[in-house]
Amino acid sequence: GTDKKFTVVFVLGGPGSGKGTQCANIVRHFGYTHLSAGDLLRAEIKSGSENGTMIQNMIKEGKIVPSEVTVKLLQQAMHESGNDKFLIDGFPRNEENRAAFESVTEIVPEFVLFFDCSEEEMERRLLSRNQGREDDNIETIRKRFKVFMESSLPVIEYYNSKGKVRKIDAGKPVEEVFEAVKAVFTSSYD
Ligand code: UP5
Ligand code: MG
Repeated sequence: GTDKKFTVVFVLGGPGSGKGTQCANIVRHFGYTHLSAGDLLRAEIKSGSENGTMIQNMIKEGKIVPSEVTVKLLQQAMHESGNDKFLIDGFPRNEENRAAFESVTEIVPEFVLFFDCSEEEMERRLLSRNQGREDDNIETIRKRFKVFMESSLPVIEYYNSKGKVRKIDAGKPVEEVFEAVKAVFTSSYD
């Protein structure tokens, strides 16, 4: 219950929709700290934690890691950051994630940024990323798309029903997407 003081924007969208890329831009302009749930999980694998093998297997299969792991990593990162404004990228990914984060932290997001992009374009981006991610192969990419459609879109629909979603056409070039993102953040200060 002590996390209510934090301001949070959830940054959601399919695999390769540009969440990480745009978060880096938002950080530079608006003073948020960027927390990618996927990056925190990958760091957890590298650190050799006892959950590492389980996390690695789930990522390889495109599955969603249990919220007790992810919420703890996010909370830890928020407390260690020294900031009070966060972009939480790639989380919550299902109803269980959403409910757990809400009940553990009591944080209600300021809004939800949703990067809307076609699967065709996302697949093209992921297959040409070349950063050695174990989930950037066509088999895992297809699984990630399926999980996004089945489990993550309903979370976006939930927030949409609360009037919280700011939808961005993420199929355009990076600079054009960022213009639309800037407009959302600028108008949220009015
Ligand atoms: N690129 C970006 N924007 C572009 C544009 N406008 N035009 C052209 N190219 C563009 O971008 C992807 C690539 O596209 C890059 O090469 C970029 O240069 C280019 P990026 O910004 O990295 O997209 P992003 O949406 O961040 O893609 P990412 O692959 O990170 O999304 P995912 O949601 O799939 O990955 P994440 O790291 O969040 O999760 C990975 C896995 O971790 C999940 O599948 C799951 O198994 C697990 N996970 C959980 O279990 N729980 C969580 O809470 C989070 C993750
Ligand atoms: Mg990312």
